[in-house]
Amino acid sequence: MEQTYIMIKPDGVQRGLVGEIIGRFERRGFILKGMKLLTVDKSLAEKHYADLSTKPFFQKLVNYIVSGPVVAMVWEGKNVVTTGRKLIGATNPCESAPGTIRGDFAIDMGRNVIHGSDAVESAKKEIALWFPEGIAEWQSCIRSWVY
Ligand code: RTP
Repeated sequence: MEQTYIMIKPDGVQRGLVGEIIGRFERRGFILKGMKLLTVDKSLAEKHYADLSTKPFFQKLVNYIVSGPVVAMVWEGKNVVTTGRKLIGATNPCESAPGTIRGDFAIDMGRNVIHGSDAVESAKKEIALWFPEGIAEWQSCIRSWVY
């Protein structure tokens, strides 16, 4: 079953949006497979955003991600990568539709609350990066019909 890496960024944690965000993924029918609150060190943030290392905003982005704890999660379900990105909304909050997480809670591109993997392959890489200890299996198969 498809999995994605979802991360509530420091502003989302500081604003008390963790429960709201988890609720949206749960209500859609996705299954929470892994979750931890952690303070990110610079090298992990730089690895996560390595593809953006040549961008002018890279250092600002890394400083933002290390500025406070994040909630790192693995969610599972049919088309969870694409649907997760739809739940999150456009990168720039002024373009994210109302009803999406960013469209409802963010106004600043530099503080856009949440990250979600953009493809199945990048989800695999990000899950391996953020959960090197692996994800404990639980009996999600018994509720594979819940969507
Ligand atoms: P994310 O990786 O955080 O889910 O965001 P994304 O795929 O929607 O967007 P991406 O292009 O990968 O950018 C990663 C994060 O960098 C910040 N950003 N700032 N021009 C800017 O100042 C700028 N552009 C991007 C955003 O926080 C974005 O989420």
